Parts: sequence; structure tokens; C-alpha cells
Amino acid sequence: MSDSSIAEHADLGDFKTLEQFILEKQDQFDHSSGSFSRLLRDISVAAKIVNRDMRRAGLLDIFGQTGVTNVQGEVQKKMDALANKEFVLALRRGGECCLIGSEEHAEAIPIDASSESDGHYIVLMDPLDGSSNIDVNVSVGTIFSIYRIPDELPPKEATLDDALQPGTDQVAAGYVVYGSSTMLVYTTGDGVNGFTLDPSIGEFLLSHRNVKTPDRGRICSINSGNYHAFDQGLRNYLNWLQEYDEDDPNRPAKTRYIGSFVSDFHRNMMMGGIYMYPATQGNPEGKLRLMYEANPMAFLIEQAGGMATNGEKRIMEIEPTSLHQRTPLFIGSPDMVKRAHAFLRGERS
Ligand code: FDP
Repeated sequence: MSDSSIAEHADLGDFKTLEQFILEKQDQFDHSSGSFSRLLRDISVAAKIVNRDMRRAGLLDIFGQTGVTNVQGEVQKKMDALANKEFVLALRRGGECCLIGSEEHAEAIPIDASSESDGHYIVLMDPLDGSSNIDVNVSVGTIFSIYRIPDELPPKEATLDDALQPGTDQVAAGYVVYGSSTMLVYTTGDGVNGFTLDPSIGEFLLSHRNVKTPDRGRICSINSGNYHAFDQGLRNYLNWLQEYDEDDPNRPAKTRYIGSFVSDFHRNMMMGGIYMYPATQGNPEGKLRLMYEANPMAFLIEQAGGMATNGEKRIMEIEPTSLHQRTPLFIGSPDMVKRAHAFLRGERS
């Protein structure tokens, strides 16, 4: 073995695999059955399969639309359908989950009653977020949120009502971003850790330990094409962000809007910034979905030291009423979200 390849192997040895990391965490709990660890493994396996297909998307017949319109009234892309299929399959096969809620299904998906599964977990997910970007090689992602049903409830009796818990009850949340590299980032409520997929060995390796978001940043992510549909308070905030201030290195802010929530969120969490999708005329309730977009990202950003609100209230304290409910969203560095609130309330102009 040459010196350089020895060095490469030595570097790899420094990284912990996702599976090792999960098992170490599991060992910290005396009575852990390993069910949650297996659930995370199932999610990571589905992510690898979706990643594999995504990397060859232009070569396979998986660009374009399926011809189906999903429950959101949005045209389903072939990659949406494929990602949904892989995640549902992996969760069914794994047997740790008793109910799945997906952006691609109008109703919650119960796990096959004939299966041996006695899993107590509910997984809510957006299998492929940012679909409008899929066909043009822009980063997209998968978002997931995990709840637990009460121990006394037989898993086969779990219904959608059991899934409609506020975000504060999440036991874990995370996302996979299929970007210039593929990363899986998750939290169980004790910090945020990120794992980068090493395609040569097919493993997610711990690359971003205990992620913290800066208190302030320079990035503002919003679809400013909707500017004229925004409240005056929000317009004032955007105008303020664009002002030059020699005492403030974060102004004028940089506008960065990919239009793939996962990708915008990931960059902002790492670099510091704010992502906003307010209510507009076209989307009077906001656009993003509470249960499988806003709540999981709110859990992550809070664990990273940031904030997530609907402009008034903490996202994770909203009482959900339906699986596909939408919410306005202001999420990111804490000082930026607080300042946005001050403008929204009219305390700043
Ligand atoms: P998409 O419609 O492509 O699925 O919630 C979905 C989402 O993308 C987010 O990923 C993205 O940030 C937002 O909608 C983009 O919406 P606009 O096109 O209205 O800006």
C-alpha cells in the first residue's frame, strides 16, 4: 500500500458510521430495545437507495411527471413517487413503525395488518422536498419527523389521530440533503449531528458533530416574487435587511433562495440566516406543511440554537388538526427571527 492510500485509510478510520453512532447512543439507555435505532437505520437505507437513483436520474427514465396530482394539488414528479415508494417500503420492511404519513398520500398509511410489526413509532415525511427543482439538477431533500404512540396502544390500532401531536412531542427529526454531497442530519433532542455519505463504502459517516447555528447571519431566503403580497411589516424587514450599515457586517443581507426548503434550511443553519415563507394571497395559510416540513425543521433548528415560528407563535407548539395542514414559517438564526417579529408586530419600521 502506498503512503497516500495508507493516509486515506487512516482518515476514514477517524470517522464514525451512522450505525456506530446510533448504537453508542442506544447504549446510554438502560432499557432500550433497539427499536428506534433500527428505525433510523431503515430511514438511512431508503436514503441511500434514493440517493443512488437520484445520481443517475438523467440516465434513467425518472425525470418528469407521473401525470398524477397529489393531495396538495401539486403535480407529482416521477422522483417524488420513487422516493415515496422507497421510504414506505423500507419502513414497512423494517417493522418498527406502525403508521406513515407522507406528502404523497392523502391519508395516513397503516402498516400491513398481517405483518409481524409491533413498532410503536409513527413517521411523517416529505419523501422529496423541492420537487420543482428535481429535473434541473438542483439539490433536493427528504424530511422526516418521528413520534411514538403510547406503550399501551396496540400498534395495529394506531390511527391518524395518534399522529396529530404537536411538534414538541417529536422523539426525533431529520433530513437528507441530496446536494454536492449527500448528508443525513438528525436530532433526538440532544443536539444536531450530520453524516456525509461516502459513496465508495456506502456509509454515512459523522462529519458535522453538534451543529450550532450562528446567532445572526447574512442570508435571507424568501421568494421575493411574492413581495407585493407580503404584509407591510415584512416588507419593512426586507427593506431594512437590504440597507447598507457600516456598523453592521450582516447588512446588506445576501438573498439566497433555492426554492428547495431542505437545501435553503441546511445552508442557513450552517452559515446563519433566515428562511421565510409567510402567508400570501395565493397561500393564505402559508405554503409549507406543518407536520412534515415545519415541525421537523423547527426541532432541528431549536436544537442548533435557532428559532422557528409562524410569525407569532413557536411552530412546535401549534396544535395540529390535519396531516397536510400548512403554516407560515420564519426559521433560522435566533436574532434574525426575533428581529423579523419586531417588524411584523410593527415595533420597527
Ligand atoms: P416545492 O413546491 O418545489 O416542493 O414546500 C415545498 C417547496 O418546494 C419548498 O421546498 C420550497 O422552499 C417552496 O415550496 C418553494 O415555493 P415557491 O415556489 O412558492 O417559492
